[in-house]
This record gives sequence, structure tokens and C-alpha cells, in this order.
Amino acid sequence: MSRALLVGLASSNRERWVRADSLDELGALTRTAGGEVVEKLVQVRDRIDPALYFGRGFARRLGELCFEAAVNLVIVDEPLSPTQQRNLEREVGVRVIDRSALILDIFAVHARTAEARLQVELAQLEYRQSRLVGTREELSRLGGGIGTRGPGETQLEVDRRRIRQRITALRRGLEKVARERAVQCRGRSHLPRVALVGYTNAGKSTLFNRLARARVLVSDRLFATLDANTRPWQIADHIRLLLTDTVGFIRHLPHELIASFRATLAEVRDADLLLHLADATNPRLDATIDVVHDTLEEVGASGVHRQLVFTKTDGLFDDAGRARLERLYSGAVFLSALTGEGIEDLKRELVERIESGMIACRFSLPAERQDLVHRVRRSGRVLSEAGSGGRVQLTMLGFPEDIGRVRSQLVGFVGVRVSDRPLPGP
Ligand SMILES: Nc1nc2c(ncn2[C@@H]2O[C@H](COP(=O)(O)OP(=O)(O)OP(=O)(O)O)[C@@H](O)[C@H]2O)c(=O)[nH]1
Ligand SMILES: [Mg+2]
Repeated sequence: MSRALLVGLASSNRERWVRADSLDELGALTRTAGGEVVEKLVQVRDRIDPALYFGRGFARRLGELCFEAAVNLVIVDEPLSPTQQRNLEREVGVRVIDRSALILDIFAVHARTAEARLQVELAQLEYRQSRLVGTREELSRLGGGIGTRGPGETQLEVDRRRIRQRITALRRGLEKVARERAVQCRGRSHLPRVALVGYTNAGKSTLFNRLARARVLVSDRLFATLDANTRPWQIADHIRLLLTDTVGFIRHLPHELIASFRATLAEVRDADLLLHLADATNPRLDATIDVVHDTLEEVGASGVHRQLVFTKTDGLFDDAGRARLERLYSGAVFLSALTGEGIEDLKRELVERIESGMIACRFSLPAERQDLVHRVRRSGRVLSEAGSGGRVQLTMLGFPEDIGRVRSQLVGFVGVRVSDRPLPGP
């Protein structure tokens, strides 16, 4: 069991509180990884020490604290350079890791599907490879001495080559998985795709389960979901869509992870609409929203339409908090996946958005051809239906693909008339 000391740097006294919040989150990450948080400390210092990250006096105090409190792991809240990490370890006397390494560790433990495992391994190797740079002598496990001198491959070079080979193999494996996924998706490609995105623990999987009647893992631990799950969702009689639940984001999500999760995140990039879920009870709510925006940009999904959805409203106890959010984020939907409050609002919003991309079409058919009438009815939503003089008039609203398909099927049938009709109202 790791007994951990969590530390961060604040550039001023004012920034101290921001850092304290961030350390709380680091604490949640630590517990998720199975560690115990012994103490949290912030140093206020106006600049980062290039060699040691913290000031020397502070680092020495950390060492004493580790000894006194039997701490065996120090976790720094921000990314450390390899040099800073090594120097700190020497100064403190216990293992030192940064936020990125901790997140990578959680991903490694939580990865369940074959694809997620490959992606995590790739990210870890790339992280490690970046740490191998410039540490020539130290990583040479053979050390110096007779038999190791002269030209020839050093241990570091062997390590580097092995890592490179494994990275190439992993990339190939992942490309294969991505190709297979693309083939699977082709069959249902014309359905609208809606993806749930958001900060880790925002409640994405809980809402996904409720909407798509799925049973993916929900947990209070961070990064419970590391893969993408897609299910059809019949949101209304005439609208079926594909709903995707996927991996959450966090502050300082290592770039290596974002890069290696490209295939999983393709579901986000290729979506027609993103539902950005934000936990309304999170004390760092605004910061989490910004982080999600930044990460979506990094993922290449900043161009996809977005709808902000505040979750866990059952935990909002004061009206002022909600009023502030309504003012600040107009157009957002509020819901609780636990009580079901607001779910209908979300559905209405989604149906409206989806219908705005649909087209209307008027069909006139001989009444005795009920088979054709049936076929037309199934192509979308019936806006109006009337019968007179042995004929049936149907006005349909549907996806261009579905309406187009039924139109081409009806061509050539005697007595069938089709005409386009503009959508009613704005
Ligand atoms: N009170 C309350 N808790 C909720 C609600 N929705 C989700 N939760 C809880 O929030 C925690 C996280 O839920 P998840 O659905 O796993 O969150 P997630 O966004 O999928 O998280 P990751 O997959 O880890 O990124 C769980 O303990 C849920 O029970 C809600 O509407 N109200
Ligand atoms: Mg989840």
C-alpha cells in the first residue's frame, strides 16, 4: 500500500486555494489508484525551480516529513521534467511521481477491453520513452567497468530500441482494431450519432445506462470507463440514434494518452452532436468545463455541435447555485440521472435538434396499396395523414436518407405521387 504525500506549487497566496482544490482532486486520483493520502502540502513560490521544481528548503522539509510519517510516495500535482523528478527523488529519499504518471497508472489498472489495454500500454511506453532522453549513464544497468567499455550498444540504447519496436507493434495492432470498428459501423452509418463527453465522474455512464437501457460500469472512482460503448436509442417513435459513452477527461490528461486513445475518441470526433455533461455539484465546475473544451480541441472535436448538460441536480441544495449556472450558461439542460428529473427536457432538446436536420415529403398513394402506405409510414414521423376518394395522403418528416430510400422504392408504382414540401414553420 502506498502512503502518499501530495504536493503542489502556487505562484501566489491567492492561487493557493486553486491549488488546494486541485490537490483534493489529486487525492481522489490517489485513492482511485489504491493509495492512502497522508498529507497535502502547497508551497507558495513565484517561480518553478528548473532543477528541483520546488525550493530546496521545501524539498528538504518534504524529506523529513516522509521519514516521520512513514510516507513512501510523493505525488506532484503538475507535470515534472525527468530531471526534476530524479533530483527530487534524491532530495526526498522516496519515489516521486507526477500527476501524469498517476493517471497512467489508473488507466493501466482500469483497462478491461483488449483495445483499451493496447492504448494504455502505448501511452505508457511513449511516456517512458520521453523520460529516457538524456539519462544515458543512469539507465545503463550494466554500469561501468571491465567488459562494458568501448563502443557497442549501451543498455539505454537496447531499452530504446525495444521500446520503439513494441510501440510500432502496438500502433499496428491498434490500426487493425480501428479498421474493424470502421467496418462494423458502416452498416448503421446514417443514424445520427450523439456522444456523451465530460470530465471524469460527471455521470456519463449513469445517464448512458438510463437512456440506452445499457449496463456499463458506474463507479465513484475516477476513470471507470476507458472504452467507447455505443448503443441504439429510440428517442422517439420516429427517431433512432446511436448513443456513445466514452472515456472522461481531466486536468493535465497526459498527451500520450490522448494520442493513443485516438481510435476510442474517434466516436467523439465523428459524432453529429456532443452532450457535454458537467457535474453541477463539483466545486471546480467552471474549471472542469474549461478543461473539457480544451481537451475536445486537442482531440480534434472542437467543430462538433455541443449541448451543455448539468448533471446530479438532485445534489444541488441551494437555488442560488442553480440560478448562477442558468445565467452563466444559458441554454444548458439540467438533469439528474438518479431521480430522472430533467430527462424529458433533454429528450425534447435532442428531438428538436435532430428534426431540424430532417426533410418533409408528401406522398399520395392508392388506398388499396396498404403495403406501400406502411412502408412510407415507417420512413419517419407522420406529420399528417388523410384519406379521400380511395387515396391516402401522407406528409412525412424524416432523415433525407430514409425519405430518399422510400421515394426511390415507390418510383414506378402506378398511382403513386410524391412531392417535396417545405418544413412547416421556422
Ligand atoms: N447524486 C447523483 N449521483 C450521480 C448522478 N449521476 C451519477 N452519479 C454518481 O456519480 C458517480 C460517477 O458516475 P459515472 O456514471 O460512473 O460517471 P462517469 O462520467 O461515467 O465517470 P468516468 O467513466 O469515471 O469518467 C457514481 O458514483 C454515480 O452513482 C446523479 O444524477 N445524481
Ligand atoms: Mg463512465
